[in-house]
Order: sequence, then structure tokens, then C-alpha cells
Amino acid sequence: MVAEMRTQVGIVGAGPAGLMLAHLLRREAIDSVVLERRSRAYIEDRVRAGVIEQWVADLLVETGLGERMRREGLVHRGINISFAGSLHHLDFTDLIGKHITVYGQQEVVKDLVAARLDGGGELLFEVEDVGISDFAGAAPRIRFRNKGGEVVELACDFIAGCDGSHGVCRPSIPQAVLRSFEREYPFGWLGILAESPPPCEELIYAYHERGFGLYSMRSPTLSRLYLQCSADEDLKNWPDGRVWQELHARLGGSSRLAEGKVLLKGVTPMRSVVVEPMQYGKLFLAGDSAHIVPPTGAKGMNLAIADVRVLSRAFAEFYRSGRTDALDAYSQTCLRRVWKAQRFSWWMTTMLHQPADANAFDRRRQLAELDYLTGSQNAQRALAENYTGLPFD
Ligand code: FAS
Ligand code: PHB
Repeated sequence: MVAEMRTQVGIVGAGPAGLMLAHLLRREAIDSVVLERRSRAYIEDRVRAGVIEQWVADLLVETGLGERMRREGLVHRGINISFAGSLHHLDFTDLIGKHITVYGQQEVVKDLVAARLDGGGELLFEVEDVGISDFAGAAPRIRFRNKGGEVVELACDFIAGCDGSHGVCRPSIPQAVLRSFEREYPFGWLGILAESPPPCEELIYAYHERGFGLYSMRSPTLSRLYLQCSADEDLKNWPDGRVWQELHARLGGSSRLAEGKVLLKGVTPMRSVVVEPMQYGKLFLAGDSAHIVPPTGAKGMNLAIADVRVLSRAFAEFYRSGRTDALDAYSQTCLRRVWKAQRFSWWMTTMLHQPADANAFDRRRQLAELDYLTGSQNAQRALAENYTGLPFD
């Protein structure tokens, strides 16, 4: 026996892309169902991105989700870059009148989940065996097993594949249709979350001959710290003491880094991936299901939300007027921003990291890049407008 459901937009995945899409659609009175394979507790505890571009913070406020972010989020004027023993502050607010907000991705997810459930929207956790079909035709369907073990067929007008880099939606598109563009980086990030005050009020991106270090935070007493490591790093080689020692060393000079209890430790691989096109028939890919960026530019979550800002407006145009112009142009519209974010993330990553095969020339070139950046307001404005979020075309 297969149970039947019906909605306008079926959304696979309850990460920032899927949840924000559902939220924006509801504001347009467009019905959707969100299907998530993990539990609510799992997705709300998952520590990932930390930096929100200004337009995303504005969008959260404009759509009624900004109250806790305004209370708990940290508004930062800019970032610091440390190299050759000196610390250089880039003040985005002075440079271009914009800022960023440090507010963990899991906090955004919690706010979106609460809004979805309080608003009575369908959000099904712990679903299994999700499969999508007929999205090349006029009647797309999503088949899944719900938490109670019942097989369900969800009939929809459109499917949004917001199921991240290991989801089922992108692989459901015929291979001959998709083209994938990839770059693996020969290093990864070892990240910790620690009960310790951050060494500086704003983020520090540290270039050092021992490797890159990033000193971020989640609150004035909770630090989020990262070290460049090998792509296949074994955490067993990194007891807490060694992590702290390396973090001090890469901060250089008089490191003001306070140590504390390590709550989380993990390794994130670094890669750039874009699949084109981001749509096929009635299936639309958004967020990590379509693209992955190295976290150096703090673009991942912001790009996912940019995709669904475009997609929600395209769905609204269709249901309002029947026009499909925006839907037909979805992939082309998103990819312009995606590739600019890829370029910026690649630039930040290659400027600040030490690949194993770097030679003396490479290191001098990187130091010249950093010297130029910290000495030129024009170069800093270019970084600032990418980091705080490019304007929409
Ligand atoms: P997500 O991966 O967040 O969400 C996809 C959702 O779909 C998940 O909840 C998953 O459980 C669900 N799903 C998958 N398959 C499914 C199926 N078959 N059925 C139902 N549900 C399914 N970005 C930054 O900007 N800064 C960072 O520091 C940073 N650190 C990161 C660390 C890690 C370990 C990872 C993996 C990513 C990191 N990112 C970072 C990038 C990250 O923030 C993503 O860009 C962001 O989560 C993208 O959001 P979504 O596209 O919604 O995908
Ligand atoms: C984080 O706080 O997790 C963070 C900040 C900036 C980045 C990446 C991660 O570029």
C-alpha cells in the first residue's frame, strides 16, 4: 500500500537551501513539503559555516527570522590578515559601507526549522529511501519511506534538489546532461570548537610558513579555529596539545590565543565543484547539491541561500503569471554568482595556503600578493565586496 501526498514544490533536504526555500515559498503562499533524512536534533547540532553575508542577514530580518540573530549574532566590520609577523585589519565598513555577521549555520537552521514547524509547514524528518522520478515530464514524483516506515508517493509540480553534496537529486539527472567542473586542493582543514575566548574581536586569517590558520568564533567565549592539514589527515595524530601548539605558532608573534576545552574536532576536505546545468525538466538543484566551495571565502551557506532566493522568485512568477522565463533562466542566473564565488574562494585559498609542492618563488609571490592587498585600498575594496556578498545582477 503506497500513501499519496500532493504539493506544489517537493524539497529534498533540510539544510540552509531547503529550509530557506520552503520559508520564502510560504511567504508567497506556495505550498511545499521538505523531506530530510536526518533527525531534527542531528541537523540542529551540525556545526558548519559561521559567516553570514550582509544581504543574508538582511533577508533573515526582512522575512521575520532575524530576532535571535540580532540578539546573539556578532556584527563584524571586517577581518584581520596576519602575515610576516604583522596583523592587518581590513575594515569593510570603512571601505564599502558593509559588514558581516558571525552566526553559526546551525543557528540559522534552528531558526528556520522553528519557523517552519510553528507555521504549520510540512517538514518530515528521518525519511528513508528517497527517490525522484518523472521530473523530465509534467508530473514529477518523490517516493520515500516516512519515519513510521510507510512508503509515500509525493506528487508535485516541481522538485528542488537541496540535498547537499551526497544527495540523490543530482545523480538522478542523466549523466549525459551534466557537466562537472572540479578542483581538489592538496590540503584540508582541521577544525576545533573550543570553550576559549577568541584571540581577537574579529576573524584572523593567518598566512604562515607552517601552514594556514583561521581564528574564528561563535561567541565571545566560544572559538572556532582551523589549521591547514593534509587532505587525508588522521585526527589520531592531533591530540589537543598539538592543535593548540600549532595554532599559537601560526598566529605568530605574541599570540594572545587562550586555550580551553575542545568540544569538537574534525577534518574538512577542500574542493571546488560546479555542476552545469543546475536544472533539468522540473528538477532544480540548489546549494551544495550543485556546487562546493573551499570554506576559505565563507561562501558555502551564503551561496546556497542565494540560489534559493533566485528559485523562490522564479516559482512565485510562475504561480502568479504562468510565465516560466525566470525558471528557464534559473541555472544561468545562479551560475554567474556561483562562478564568481568559486573564483573568490579559489583566490583566498591559494593566497593563504602552503601546498606541499610550493617553492621559494611561490612563497615570495604569496607574500607580494598579501603586501599588495594590505597596502592597497582598491585591492581591499575588491576583497570586501566579495566577502560581504556581491550585489545581485
Ligand atoms: P547541506 O548539506 O547543508 O544540507 C543538505 C541536507 O540534505 C542535509 O540536511 C542532508 O541530511 C539532507 N539529505 C541528503 N541526502 C538526502 C536524501 N537522500 N533524502 C533526504 N535528505 C537528504 N561553508 C562555509 O561557508 N563555511 C564553513 O566553515 C563551512 N564548513 C563546512 C564544514 C563541513 C564539514 C561541511 C560538509 C560543509 C561546510 N561548509 C562551510 C559548507 C556548508 O556550510 C554548505 O555550503 C551548506 O551546508 C550548504 O547548504 P545546503 O546546500 O542546504 O546543503
Ligand atoms: C567559521 O567561523 O566557521 C568560518 C569563518 C570563515 C571562514 C570559514 C569558516 O572562511
